[in-house]
Amino acid sequence: MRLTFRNILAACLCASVLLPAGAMAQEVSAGITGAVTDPSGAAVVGASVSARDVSRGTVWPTRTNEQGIYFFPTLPPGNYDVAVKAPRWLRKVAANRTLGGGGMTGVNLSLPNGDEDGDNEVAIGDYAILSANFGSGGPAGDVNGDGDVDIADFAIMSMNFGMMGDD
Ligand SMILES: [Ca+2]
Ligand SMILES: [Ca+2]
Repeated sequence: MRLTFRNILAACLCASVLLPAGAMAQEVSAGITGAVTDPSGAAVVGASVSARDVSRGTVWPTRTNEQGIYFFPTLPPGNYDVAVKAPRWLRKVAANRTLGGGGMTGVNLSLPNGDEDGDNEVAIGDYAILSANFGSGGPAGDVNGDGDVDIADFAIMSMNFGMMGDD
């Protein structure tokens, strides 16, 4: 088909007829997606992710996939707190993000790790667990999940020491 003015006009008319239906469908639901990584940029796989509708209090759960990506395909428009927590990672929240009809992409979260005891801060209790398991194969104390509790885990914990997760 040649791109004549007549053809372009026909395409535009067609699009304008189809648009209202599409726009209405997007009023009903939209998606939120993003990536969850550790401070080195590596994907955090299987992390629990929740989207909480701030005004209604509804909570929608999901998990990150093998690439560390999460996806809520259909949420009502509103304001959402997107929260992520995984074992030995600190909790992080992207607070009060406004979801319109077009959806939201790139709601990415970077989680510091080293929270071995799960109290949402990297502190002396986590060092105690790492020390007690030093030289073992983990999983307790294996901050980076490579199957060895060694100096690399100490290095990560030292870097993140004193950090606290979001409420
Ligand atoms: Ca801790
Ligand atoms: Ca390790």
